[in-house]
Amino acid sequence: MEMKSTEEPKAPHGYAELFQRHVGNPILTALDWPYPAHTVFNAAACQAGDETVLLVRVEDRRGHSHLAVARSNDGVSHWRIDDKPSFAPDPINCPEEEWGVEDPRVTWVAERGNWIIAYTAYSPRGPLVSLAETNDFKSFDRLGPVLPPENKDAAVFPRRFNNRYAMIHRPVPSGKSGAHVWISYSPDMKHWGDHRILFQARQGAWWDASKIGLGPPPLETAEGWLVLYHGVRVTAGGSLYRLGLALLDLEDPGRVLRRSDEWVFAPEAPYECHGDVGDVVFPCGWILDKPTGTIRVYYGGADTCLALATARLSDLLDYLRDCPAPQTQQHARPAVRDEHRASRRRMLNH
Ligand code: M1P
Repeated sequence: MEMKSTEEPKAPHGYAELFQRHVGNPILTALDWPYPAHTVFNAAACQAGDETVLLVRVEDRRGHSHLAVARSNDGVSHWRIDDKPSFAPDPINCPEEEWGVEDPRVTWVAERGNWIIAYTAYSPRGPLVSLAETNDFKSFDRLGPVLPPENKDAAVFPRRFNNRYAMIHRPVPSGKSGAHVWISYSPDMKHWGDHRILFQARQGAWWDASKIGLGPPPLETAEGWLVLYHGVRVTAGGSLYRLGLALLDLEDPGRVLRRSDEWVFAPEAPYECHGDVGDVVFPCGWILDKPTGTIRVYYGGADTCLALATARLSDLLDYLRDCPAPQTQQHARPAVRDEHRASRRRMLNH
């Protein structure tokens, strides 16, 4: 007689899955574009009133990218796409954009009443981090390049810490191995300093050895800033881009509270494994639906299309609670300590 199992069904590999792919993936491809486009991927995402707004990287047949706005009421379908590039490179006035603009992340900064877009400007001297500002995704004001090459995968936090803005980014040191995730601070969103490593690419056999980079902008939760990042493992068959989680201190984002040892999302579906660059999942935007606690993650598949996955915020936080706290914080000197020192100094002076 056949015995029936009463256990919960498990994924084929035995790991619990935190993210569920949308059944209609990919949600956007070049075929949806109202003008010629080679690939559409790596989109920033935000909720603006009733609309989900995506700022999608569009690559043309020269290999140069621009950004295009796509809007939808349900965040999944019926996208209304601008009929021409919404944010095009401006190589005359911004020579650092000569080879295009790529991989945007958008953050609502309430005190400015604007969205801040951190994007990669691809200059002949290498990719660098530029910022722009908008309040309607129709007109954009450039703040200009803020971090020199080689640097990318940047996003700003939505509020100040100790009176300073903060930004996560990923420089690549020339001639050195290891590209790590850094944090920097600014009094005015224009001048950035106090640079320090936030967390490092691991080494050797690790899934996130050698090169890591921020995904979407950090998401504020009751337990800390939730971070989704990509880790790259170089194999004989090419690079594998997979995703991990981290949690940063709410008042001192330079302090890492938790980091996942394992990857939590990896290329498996055909649209993630096959394309211009196979085996790549690359999220640049996510949106939390507060009433349901569901996060929608928008990610590039194989540098070719745009896909959607969902996760429950509570599941991600539960998972992180069981992840190890970093043993040492060698590089990220907590900014909050400066505040404490200053307030202690003030107290001592009175
Ligand atoms: O091809 C995968 C990704 O490679 C680069 O990302 P990173 O420098 O962080 O490894 C970027 O060109 C990105 O656009 C691309 O998706």
